Amino acid sequence: MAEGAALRAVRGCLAAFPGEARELGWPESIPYLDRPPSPLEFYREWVSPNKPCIIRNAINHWPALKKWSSAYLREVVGPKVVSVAVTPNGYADAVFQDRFVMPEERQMPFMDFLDIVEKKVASPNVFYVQKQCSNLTEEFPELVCDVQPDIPWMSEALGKKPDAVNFWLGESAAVTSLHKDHYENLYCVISGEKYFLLHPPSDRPFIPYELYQPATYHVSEDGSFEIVDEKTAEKVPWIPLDPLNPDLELYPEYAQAKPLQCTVKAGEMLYLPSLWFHHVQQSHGCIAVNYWYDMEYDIKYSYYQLLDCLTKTVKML
Ligand SMILES: O=C(O)CCC(=O)C(=O)O
Repeated sequence: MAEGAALRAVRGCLAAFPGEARELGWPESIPYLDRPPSPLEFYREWVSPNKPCIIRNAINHWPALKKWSSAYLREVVGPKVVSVAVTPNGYADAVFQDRFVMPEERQMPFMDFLDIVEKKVASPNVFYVQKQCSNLTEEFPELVCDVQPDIPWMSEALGKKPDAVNFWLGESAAVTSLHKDHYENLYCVISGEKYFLLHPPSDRPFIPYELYQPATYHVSEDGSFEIVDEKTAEKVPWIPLDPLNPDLELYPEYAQAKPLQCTVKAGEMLYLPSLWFHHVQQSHGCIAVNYWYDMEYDIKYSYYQLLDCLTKTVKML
């Protein structure tokens, strides 16, 4: 076979793959479980086939659900200085003006942050407590006793504890851009709602990635901002596309991708499997806690790496 024909054949296989994978395994919408599963059931039905679900009645007993009002958080954490992501547009860790731009990580008393979220103080910028790296245990130890240190049936199913337990509280304008990572993610909403847009890993051939110079926002109180390059940092591969308003002239393949969307309400838990692409929004002031369990680097991971590598390679040719 001539090289050109071989390349066309590989492109054809890659274009057909997401549809074939969808027919074999992915749901049309995210299914619900009405109770927490047993470790074996969860591993067999959800983790192993890499399928998302929303679990109800799994965290009803957490004191956080009743306790975490603004008044309580002010009393317990109020004066403490914590890390808050500040951006001019709500997009932390996202492509902007041909850069991969990270938020300004501002250290501020938690109550000053709450004043902004509750609109007691006006700001032209967008604020989000989203530091990750286990910010619940590192920055909010006062709140740990109101949730669980891990999710017992998940820890047993995977034979390990979470790598990180994260606390998320932010404005409705704060958006997490489309990305994927290597965590089995149990995402628990304490108050408000989270809005997820998901793509299975098999949609990779339709999802654009480019390499970007990393940079950081420096934002001022008057709304002006600078984007400062992280000159010594290596380029970052990121997805430039906004799945809510995709530029199909630039990224025509995305027209064939079929996102799944779901709302996770207070008291519910989303299982977001490893390697799934996710874009996240929230109701104003939504509070959430999530558990990141490192994935198994098994044959599924290797298959995904192959898909990723083939997709990148054919795009270069
Ligand atoms: O809640 C968010 O804004 C983003 C969560 C997320 O991307 C993650 O846990 O990987």
